[in-house]
Amino acid sequence: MAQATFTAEDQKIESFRLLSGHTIPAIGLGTWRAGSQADNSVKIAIVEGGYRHIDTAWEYGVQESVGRGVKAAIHAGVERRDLFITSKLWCTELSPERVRPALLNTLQQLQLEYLDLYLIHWPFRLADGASRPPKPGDVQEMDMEGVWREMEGLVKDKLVRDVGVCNFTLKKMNKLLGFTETMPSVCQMEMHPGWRNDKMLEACKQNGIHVTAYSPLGSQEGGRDLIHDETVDRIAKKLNKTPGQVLVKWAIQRGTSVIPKSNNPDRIKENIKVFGWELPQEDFQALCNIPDQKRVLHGEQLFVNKNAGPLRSVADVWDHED
Ligand code: NDP
Ligand code: 1BO
Repeated sequence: MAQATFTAEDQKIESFRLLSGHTIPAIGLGTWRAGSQADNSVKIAIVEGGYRHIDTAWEYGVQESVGRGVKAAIHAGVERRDLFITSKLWCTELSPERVRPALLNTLQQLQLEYLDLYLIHWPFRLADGASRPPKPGDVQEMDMEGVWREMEGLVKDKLVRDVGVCNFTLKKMNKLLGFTETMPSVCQMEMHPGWRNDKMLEACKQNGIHVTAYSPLGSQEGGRDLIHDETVDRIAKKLNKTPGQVLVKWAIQRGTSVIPKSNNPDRIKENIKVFGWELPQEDFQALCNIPDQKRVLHGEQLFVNKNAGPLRSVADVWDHED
């Protein structure tokens, strides 16, 4: 259930309660492909936009820049304890002995003492220097239980407040839930009106696991241009909102937090102005009915080797559940 909180600019920002009892702000700034501008975008988002949630990952190569942006925001008067910073454990580090060093490296890059949320980025272990697409031997066996125990240890040692996963299937989630001592608080998945992924959202809700929707605008280069989708555009015009705001609001009304990426100061501020109004039910439903449901981030380049496997197709990546 969304709760109300207030930011420095007195804009009402909703948040969701996690299984741990902590809260996650409903909107965060995405930083994939933010490049060297990440520091400026993060600072603007927090100080001028009122964001309190930043999503990053070691794999994005921007953690040092994100850290500088966070530091600048703290210097401008925002308290660390009011921020929610997420990062992710990359696939090459998915063996038990590598988990803690990877997290410590991420904290060092971000110049932080703890993370609010640490996520397994993808549930596949890659060899160091794996190519894209992977060559034979690049996708390796993984000890998920051993990795999860290490994630739990990070929570016990207060290096991380919550742990979770990304890009899981029902099969992988059920397996994980069979041995967790600390539950995953969050499952981060691709979700937008072009890929609703209802069944994963429902399964997470049933287990009390909060979902964060990634690529909520349809992602970037090679993605799906939902900003110019005719249904999104019609609803935006009718409500006197922008397409970006309609897409972000749709995600929040589904009960997910959402992490749109932007490096443009105006769009950063635009994307968070989604409180104090609702999508009418008919418009919410029209967005749910957008046809041609398909993923943008299917993982083929990262994980599929058609000849050598072990993942020989995109369907293998998603356990044949789509
Ligand atoms: P988004 O769906 O957030 O779309 C970002 C694109 O939309 C950028 O090109 C941006 O350009 C543009 N944009 C932003 N706001 C607007 C607007 N209001 N109007 C028009 N265009 C706009 O894509 P991402 O794939 O980056 O997803 C968001 C975040 O989710 C990532 O940055 C990352 O943090 C996370 N993520 C996590 C994954 C995982 O595996 N866990 C996978 C993918 C993403 P500009 O910058 O010029 O504004
Ligand atoms: C390769 C990383 C995908 C975005 O999280």
